[in-house]
Amino acid sequence: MATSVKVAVTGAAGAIGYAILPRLASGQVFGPDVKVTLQLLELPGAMGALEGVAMELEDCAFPLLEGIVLSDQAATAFDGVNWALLIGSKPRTKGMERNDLIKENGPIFVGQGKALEAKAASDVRVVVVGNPCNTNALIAMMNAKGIPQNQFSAMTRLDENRAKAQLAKKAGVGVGALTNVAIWGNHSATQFPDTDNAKINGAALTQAITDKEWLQGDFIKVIQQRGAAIISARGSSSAASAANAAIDHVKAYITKTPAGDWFSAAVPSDGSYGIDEGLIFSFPLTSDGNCGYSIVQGLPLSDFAKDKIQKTLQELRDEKAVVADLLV
Ligand code: NAX
Repeated sequence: MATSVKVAVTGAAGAIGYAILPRLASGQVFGPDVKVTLQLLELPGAMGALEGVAMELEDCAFPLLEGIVLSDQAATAFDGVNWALLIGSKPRTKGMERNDLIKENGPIFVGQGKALEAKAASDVRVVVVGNPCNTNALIAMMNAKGIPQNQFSAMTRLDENRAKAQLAKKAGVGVGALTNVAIWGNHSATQFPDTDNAKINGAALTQAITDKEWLQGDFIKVIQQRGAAIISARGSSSAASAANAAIDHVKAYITKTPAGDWFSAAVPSDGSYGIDEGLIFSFPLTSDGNCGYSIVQGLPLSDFAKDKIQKTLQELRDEKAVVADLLV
């Protein structure tokens, strides 16, 4: 077990950055015996704000926080890191199409992929949160061929957590009763939150929630549109819940998955379930507790589920085509 860990966070002066940094430094992610160095990357124009964030981190007096590095250079921020949480990217502005966003943000992940390959520790785990996170992870991975592909992932844990919360409410149980909730595909409005294989208190979810129309209709829509609903209610996008999900994502990799359960993350497909090899696709996964993961095999998928998975797969293929010139 390592006694210290270096964690890069990009977009560290942003809203998710602000919510995640104290939690990374507090010991609640890597444990009470692991010292943490935070290596924070921002755009030059946000370095002032980042200094303010660093002052606050100092003022938290976290005993485990060994150091804070602030930089607007990826090569500095990624030097020797064991984890790289790629959160920074440009937000979608009014009237912007998804393809425009993909084209805007793609180049960021070319440069960051190359810098990670050149500077990060050999065991680096790269977690992409900045949207469109699946395709951005693909770009970073393809520009860092020296890093094994299974060290890249994109975050769909917020979707899983949102699904569990809605299902728990519907069933009138605590959220801890929910297991085996899988998110398939893209972190976007085409993602498929699968309840066919989910369980409540160890029994098939469909025994407790018999309203199939809701499960295949409003439930899926609520999860797919939850990000937009939060923007419209709060005036800005999910930050606390996104930071929390990123922490759950990291913890899921470094903790052995409880027997029989799984967690969701978007990882390079190995062809499982007929998904194109190499696409960054969200699957149900188990971890060995040391960042080694496996895609859960052999889950039964209904025709309804297969159709949804096909749609999210097609969207990821289309996104890949938009950034083809960045996938060297
Ligand atoms: P903010 O706009 O508050 O912060 C983003 C920060 O990134 C800014 O401080 C900006 O200066 C910085 N930045 C931009 N380009 C950068 C670059 N090239 N290098 C380093 N820093 C850079 O956004 P925030 O609310 O923190 O969201 C960050 C990203 O997370 C967005 O792309 C957002 O869409 C995405 N999200 C992803 C989620 C997921 O489940 N995968 C959910 C939440 C969130 O929407």
